[in-house]
Amino acid sequence: MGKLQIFGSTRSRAMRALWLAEELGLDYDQRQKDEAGLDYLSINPSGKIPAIDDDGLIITESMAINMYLVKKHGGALAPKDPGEEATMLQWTFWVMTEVENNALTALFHRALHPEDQRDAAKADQCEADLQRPLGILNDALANRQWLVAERFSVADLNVSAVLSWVKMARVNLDGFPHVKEWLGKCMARPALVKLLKG
Ligand SMILES: N[C@@H](CCC(=O)N[C@@H](CS)C(=O)NCC(=O)O)C(=O)O
Repeated sequence: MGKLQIFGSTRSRAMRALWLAEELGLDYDQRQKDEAGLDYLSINPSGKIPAIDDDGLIITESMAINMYLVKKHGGALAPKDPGEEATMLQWTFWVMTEVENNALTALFHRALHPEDQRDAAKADQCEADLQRPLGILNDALANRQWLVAERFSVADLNVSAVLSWVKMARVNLDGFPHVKEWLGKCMARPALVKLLKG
């Protein structure tokens, strides 16, 4: 049985898969797509990260990777029935379609791009557009600790991995206290702290 290979750097969307692998206690190798002798396009024709090679099974798309790994290895982070699974998928699709693009654009224009390439107005517009989804998340967390089934699950991991960009982009979360508190708990998970230290 080949060891699980996870392709991508920690400071990218690969963080989600690496974080989950740490939560699940998996034995894996972290690989980089520009490794000498590696034909990465044969793994992911788009050239994007992350991707995994699980004993010959190649999966791309960060969130598909996470739903695969959590279902394969089970445990508390995994859905226990089809209803939980649908709710975890709902939050995962929601964050990718309603939050990720604005979060990333704000992050680039406030921090990642060189200063002369930053567009402050664009970042401000992203912050404005994020108000509605942040309100939805805040309401969802008003009477519960975690997004699904009262335990930290892959839904919290997937959503908070994207929300960490919102925080890094210095989007003001003061109006969303439940999001702030929940995000703090997610970011303090020992598996993530270990990954980011490594
Ligand atoms: N929807 C894809 C997006 C993957 C993606 O765009 N990854 C970025 C890094 S975060 C990438 O590989 N960009 C091109 C590159 O780094 O060469 C996913 O969630 O896996």
